Parts: sequence; C-alpha cells; structure tokens
Amino acid sequence: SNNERTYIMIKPDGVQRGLVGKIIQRFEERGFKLTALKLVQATEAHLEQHYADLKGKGFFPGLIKYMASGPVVAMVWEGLDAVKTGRVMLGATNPLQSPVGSIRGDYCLAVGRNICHGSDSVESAEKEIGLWFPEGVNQYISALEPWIFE
Ligand code: DAT
Ligand code: MG
Repeated sequence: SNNERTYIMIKPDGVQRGLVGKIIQRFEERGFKLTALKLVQATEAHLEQHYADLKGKGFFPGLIKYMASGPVVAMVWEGLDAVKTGRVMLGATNPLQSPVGSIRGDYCLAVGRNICHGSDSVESAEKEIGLWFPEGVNQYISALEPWIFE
C-alpha cells in the first residue's frame, strides 16, 4: 500500500561518520514521507529488545555494545512498499555483498559496522515503531503525494 511504514535507523557509526544527511536525503528523494525522527542514545536493555530475535548469536554482545556506544537516528518512513524498498535501499546485511548504489554498498565495508538498520517485514516494522516511538508518530498530508502516486 502507499502508506506502508518502515523503521529505519542510522547506527552510531553512521552518525559519527557524518552520513545522517546523505541517508535521509535518499529516502526523501525516493519519495518516502518522514513521519518520525529523533536522535537517541539507547540503553543496552532497549537494544536487546530491538534485536531480541538475534539473542544467542555469537555476535550479539558485540552488536549491543556497538549499538549502545553512541546516539542513533531513529526514523519512520512511509510510502509504497516501504519495508521491502527500504531494505533494497540499505543493501545486504554484509556490505561486501551490497550493490554499489545501495547505502551499505556505497558507504561501508564490515558487517559489524554497517551504518544502518531497516525493518525486515511489515510485522517487525510495526513492532519496532512501537518500541522506538511509544509516543506515536506524526500524521500529515504530504503536498507531493499526487506527484509521487497516481
Ligand atoms: P540486518 O541488519 O540486515 O537486518 P540482521 O537482522 O540479520 O541483519 O542482523 C542485525 C545486525 O547484526 C546486522 O545489521 C549486523 C549484525 N550482524 C549480523 N550478522 C553478523 C555477523 N555474522 N557478524 C557480525 N555482525 C553481524
Ligand atoms: Mg534485521
């Protein structure tokens, strides 16, 4: 649907490397609508909830430490097929397998420093949006909508 929502996050390395503007620009230019955004340093407990599905993996402790090491940019983007399209824009989990032109394929090299997160299904998007934005997101009409959708 035109108003599917996805949770996109710029990880601490993306913030430190000054890539916030470039990453946001890609979603804006593609035609997605920004409905929530904040810079937040998450607690380890919060990140363990976000990555609950990966608990038990060898890289889990390192992942949580890295994600808690600095502020992240938490965002909700809305638009046509936002979850799947967001993942395509991010690239593969391993940046070395990410096509040039994707965010990870253009800006990073290591799986453990892959600068961004995107929800992998509509169900996890809704769960992640609730976890990161318990206060709710913004609702507004984009003036561009009739130029982006039929
Ligand atoms: P994605 O972020 O593409 O959804 P995921 O949900 O499988 O990937 O894993 C979450 C994050 O954990 C991923 O962005 C980077 C880290 N990670 C995944 N596999 C890893 C591995 N084999 N070694 C180190 N970090 C890994
Ligand atoms: Mg994932």
